[in-house]
Order: sequence, then C-alpha cells, then structure tokens
Amino acid sequence: MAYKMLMLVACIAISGCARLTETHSSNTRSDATKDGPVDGAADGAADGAADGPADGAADGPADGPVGDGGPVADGPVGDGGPVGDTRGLDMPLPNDTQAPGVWVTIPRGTFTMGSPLSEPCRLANEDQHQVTLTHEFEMQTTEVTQTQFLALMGYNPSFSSSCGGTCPVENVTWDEAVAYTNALSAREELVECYTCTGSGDTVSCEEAATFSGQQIYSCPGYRLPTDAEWERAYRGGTQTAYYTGANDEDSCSTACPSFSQADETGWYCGNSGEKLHPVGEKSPNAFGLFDMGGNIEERCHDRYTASLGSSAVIDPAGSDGTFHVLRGGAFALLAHSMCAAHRTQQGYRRSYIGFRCARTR
Ligand SMILES: [Ca+2]
Repeated sequence: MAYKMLMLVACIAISGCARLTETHSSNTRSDATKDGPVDGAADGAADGAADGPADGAADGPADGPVGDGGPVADGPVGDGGPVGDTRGLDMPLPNDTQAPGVWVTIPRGTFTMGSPLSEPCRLANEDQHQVTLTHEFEMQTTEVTQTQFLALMGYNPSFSSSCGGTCPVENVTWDEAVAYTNALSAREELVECYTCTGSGDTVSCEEAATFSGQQIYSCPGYRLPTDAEWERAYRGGTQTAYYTGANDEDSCSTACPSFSQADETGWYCGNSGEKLHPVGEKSPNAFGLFDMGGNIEERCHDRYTASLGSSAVIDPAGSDGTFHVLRGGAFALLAHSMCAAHRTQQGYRRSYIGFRCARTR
C-alpha cells in the first residue's frame, strides 16, 4: 500500500521508526524525529498545529487543582463485576488474540481526573477536577491485537507486522479504530455507535448523529473509551502519576532513563528496545487492564480540549476540536507519557498508535 511505502522511506531516512515520536517537545526524546503524514487520515490536518497539548509543565495551569489528589469517592476498586469475561471464548488469557478479547467492568462513580501541580513532568492540560461517570462500562483488558483486527477487518495496517499477531495493531487512524468497534457491534447485532463510509484504510467515520456528545454513553454498541473513561480505567482507584507509584523527576529527561515505576507499568523508550511488544507482558492494574501505560498510545472516542478546567463535571464527552484524544504513551515515547493524567492528540496514523475498545453496560 502506498502509505506503507511512504512510511518505509520515512523510516529509512531517520534510521529507524522506533524513534518516531510525537512532535511536542515535552513528550519526546531530543533525538527523535517526527514522522511526516503517511497519508491523509480522515481526521487529519496540518501536522504539528494541533499535535499535542500546550506545553508548560513548569508553569502549570492557571486554575488550581481541586482537592488534594485523595482517593476516589466510590468505594473499593475492583468491585466492578466479573473479571475475565471472554464472551464465550475458551482461553481467557491476557494476550488472547481472538476478537473481542477479554473484558472487565469498570464501575460508575466519581474520581479525580488530572494531576496535582506538584507532579513532576505534568503539563498544563492536566487540570485536576472531579469527574462523575453515571454509568458502568466494559473495557478490553488489552490493546486490540493485530490478529483481532485482521480477523474482523480483513487487513492489517500495522507497520511492525513482523512483531506477530499478539502485538497490538498500530498505524491505524481514528476512523479505522471506530470502524473496528462497529464491526464488533455488527457481529453481535448491537446498534453501531459510528457512521462510516468507505472501507479498509480509507474508511471515514464520525459518531452517529443519535449518539453525539454525551449521548455516546447511551450507545449500546462497542466504541472507543472517552478521555474520562480512559483515565478512570487507568487509575484503578490510584491517584499517583502511574498506577504503580509516583513519578520521578528523571522521567522528564529526554535521555529516557529507566526507573521502576515506569518499568512496572509498561513499554516506553527506557525499556522497550524502541520496538513494539506483545500485549499483556506487563503487570495489570487493579482492574486487570494491561498496557494502559506504554506499548501503543490509545485512541479515545472524544475530541481533544486543552483546558479541562477546575469545575466538577458529569459524563464529559470532549470538545468540538479537530483531533481526538490519545492516551497512555508508547514504546517510543518518554516515561511520563505513560502517566494517568497525560493527554495528547494526533490526527495521523502512526507506528506507535493503536486502540482498545469499550462499551457502556
Ligand atoms: Ca497502551
């Protein structure tokens, strides 16, 4: 395919795609080079113009944090229903390669989204505020694998296809990701959450008119998690930078040092060998979710907004911005990109961007 050829040329030019990173400097290694647009992703535009949160880790947001980063308000973590729902599959393994994979239920409730001003490496788009999600939702325990994507969609867009079927699918646009969730819905005769035209790597999608804005939480079918759902799922009741512990000042360094909290969380530039890894090799969080930090960055349902504000919100569903939210860092990115509150955006396909699925219960 043409975009793969262009990607190959781009990789050769910079001596390896593993060093490809996002463009905002606070999240990237100093020796990293941005890969140019590989093709015209349906939600793409001029790269760089909106390719990341406003920097300003040193300044912090103008509005102060809400509360002091205390515990979540809705009781113990892990009370959200069955773990290991395999939808009839025989092998409930974390690296199960069959669609739709293994799922857990994340309980409804209130939590503190964002990071405190004191957190090392934090960015200005991490305003701390209370978020209430009035619904419980299911989330896939792993990133969608290449085998899962190929089985449903009939092609594998991944740049690192040699990594194997248990590795996450990557190099997907937001449109390709939601087309996959629609395919899951269609297979189970659920109402689809997105309207798509075309197919394959040129598919173009948007949220269905019936489920625009906050109505997305009413969609019966599969979808991507919202920005707020993703962070609630990641935290698993924790309020630290990583679900494995506090951040380290060293993680702000573009030299990408390795340290324990990050190493336990997932694959990033300090421990990945700058290559993609099979899903489920790191320890899961309290909800049983793997690779929420690292390996591939994960596309979210809603569109990015730089300022979350300090006011409490109920069932947030993003903005009317151009690009959709990305979460969780990646094998080629710095450790702090794996932090719970780290948010960014990207309109183009990238060799380190994939997704996992969610569904309102
Ligand atoms: Ca991930």
